[in-house]
Amino acid sequence: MIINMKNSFLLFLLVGGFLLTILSNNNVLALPAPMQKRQTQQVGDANGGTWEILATQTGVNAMHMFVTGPSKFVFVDKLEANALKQPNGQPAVSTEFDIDANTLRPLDVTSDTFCSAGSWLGNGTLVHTGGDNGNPPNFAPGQQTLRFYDPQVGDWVERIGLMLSKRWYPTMLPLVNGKVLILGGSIGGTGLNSAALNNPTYNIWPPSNNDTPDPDVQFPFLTDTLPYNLYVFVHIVPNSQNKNLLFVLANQQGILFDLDTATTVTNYPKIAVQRTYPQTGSSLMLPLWPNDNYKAEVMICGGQTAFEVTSTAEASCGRLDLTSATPAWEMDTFGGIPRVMPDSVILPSGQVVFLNGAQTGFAGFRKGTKLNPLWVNSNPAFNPVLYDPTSKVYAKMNPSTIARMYHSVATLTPDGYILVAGSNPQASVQTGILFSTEYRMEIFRPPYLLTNTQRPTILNINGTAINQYRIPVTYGDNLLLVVSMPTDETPSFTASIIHLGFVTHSQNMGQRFVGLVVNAVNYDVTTANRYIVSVTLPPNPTIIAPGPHFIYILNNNVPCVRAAEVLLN
Ligand SMILES: *[C@@H]1O[C@H](CO)[C@@H](O)[C@H](O)[C@H]1NC(C)=O
Ligand SMILES: *[C@@H]1O[C@H](CO)[C@@H](O)[C@H](O)[C@H]1NC(C)=O
Ligand SMILES: [Cu+2]
Repeated sequence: MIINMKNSFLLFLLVGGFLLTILSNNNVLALPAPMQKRQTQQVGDANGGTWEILATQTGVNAMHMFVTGPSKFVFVDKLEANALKQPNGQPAVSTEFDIDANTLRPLDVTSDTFCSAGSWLGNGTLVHTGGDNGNPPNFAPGQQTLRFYDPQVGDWVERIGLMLSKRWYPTMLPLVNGKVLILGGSIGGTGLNSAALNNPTYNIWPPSNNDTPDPDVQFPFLTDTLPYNLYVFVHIVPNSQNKNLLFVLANQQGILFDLDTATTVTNYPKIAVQRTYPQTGSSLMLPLWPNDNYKAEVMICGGQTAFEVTSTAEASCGRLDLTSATPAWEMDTFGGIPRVMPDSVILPSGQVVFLNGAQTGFAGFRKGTKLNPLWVNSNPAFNPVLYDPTSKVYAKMNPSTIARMYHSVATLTPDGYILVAGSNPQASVQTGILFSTEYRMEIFRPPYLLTNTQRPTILNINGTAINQYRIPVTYGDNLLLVVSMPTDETPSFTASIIHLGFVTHSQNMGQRFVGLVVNAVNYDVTTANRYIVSVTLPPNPTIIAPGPHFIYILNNNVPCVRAAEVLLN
């Protein structure tokens, strides 16, 4: 039989899909073949971006999410009546989705993950901690549990009751020394923190010299910032002494904190309006550029002035230049859209997409009954805004049709688009109601993916093919990336390295963008339309902490089809 290329490709997809069905055990959701997924529609246009609803679902509500590989995403929910079951028969709480293979796999979790935090260690394992009471004997209490996710293991390893104090709604962050910070939270679930529930301490993992946690360290800042101080905002501030210098913001107060000596270095002016849970805004370290000496500027967007169901959300962002001798908040109108619970996603081009959230109310569950609901967050903000940190201009993007409010997430992907999932502003799985539990995933493609500009393909780094597993690299390294282009148009290459952190409750803990120095671009004389791009990695771990990162090459600000995954140490 003679078959042409196109037919053999289709045959391959068909046989591949068939094998997948046969090989999968009962616990893997039966998903449509990849071909069907591609038939879904992109709605929108090149100016305002497009939305595509995937035919695949998350299986659990995507309350928390992180990227574990070029095509893999892990979602974490709380214990609720999800139809998908774990291997042990309990409802699934966490799943792994592979967008290339189009498979969804329930993971093993036996402790309460509602609501928790996570962060990548320098060695490439994610540490996850915190949660709630559980439902013994089927679900252990989660507040003192540490959970580990190593993508090469592919499932959770839990150590229940290991930590010394209880944490619900803590914050985590990758540190300069490859360890992770576990900060704050309350000792039990609450709509609003209080002195009785507050846990104004932090801990660092792994501990100093054995496997037993170090004692918690007091952090009075979290007493001063009650009651709006859960899931506080934290970023490492670049410095030349390799210090863990932290910008911390809770409620309206920001400080510079030297973690290595446990001292507050600077008290910044207050920002207008409360910004942290349940008045949830979003925080990011703006892109750090080598030609600007990695000048550190934080940006805090959205929030809420009043703890009122009917109150309009905050339509402002503040930028604070941490290198200024007299730091002051520079305020704007957040693109004109009020938003509580916005997600912020830094693109490989250095632009920022703010999306998701509500235009009224605050973070929390629906009150009232199913028939007579009182939504504490409503009026979904369907339109993302695209922000350029250099020109400080916002562009309103095309709207989604799906409400993404309390307990929803968004992340940049290695392929340059944004994956959006979740939303469940109520205490249990609920369907047939205005804001039902949302299992659908969406892709938002920003305008930079919708131009005629050609997208580079990274083939290898110093000869090691990408797309297999993380390539080990070190600070200050010169890397040679072999990059191919579709045609012989002359490309204009730039590069960035991005940490895709742990996303929950409108925070991307650890999200970091660093521009890379491009030293040289040489045409590869051995192959058509192929280039050798030499880049230099950042000089020290205060610029971007050790851990798993993605390197993007861009052509005229349009990102490569898939970033190269590296482990930086
Ligand atoms: C990384 O370190 C942590 C804590 O020390 C350990 O639990 C984990 O197994 C390590 N991961 C790898 C991939 O070595
Ligand atoms: C990559 O190759 C360059 C040029 O040979 C070399 O300087 C650099 O150390 C290499 N980096 C790695 C991570 O192998
Ligand atoms: Cu929550």
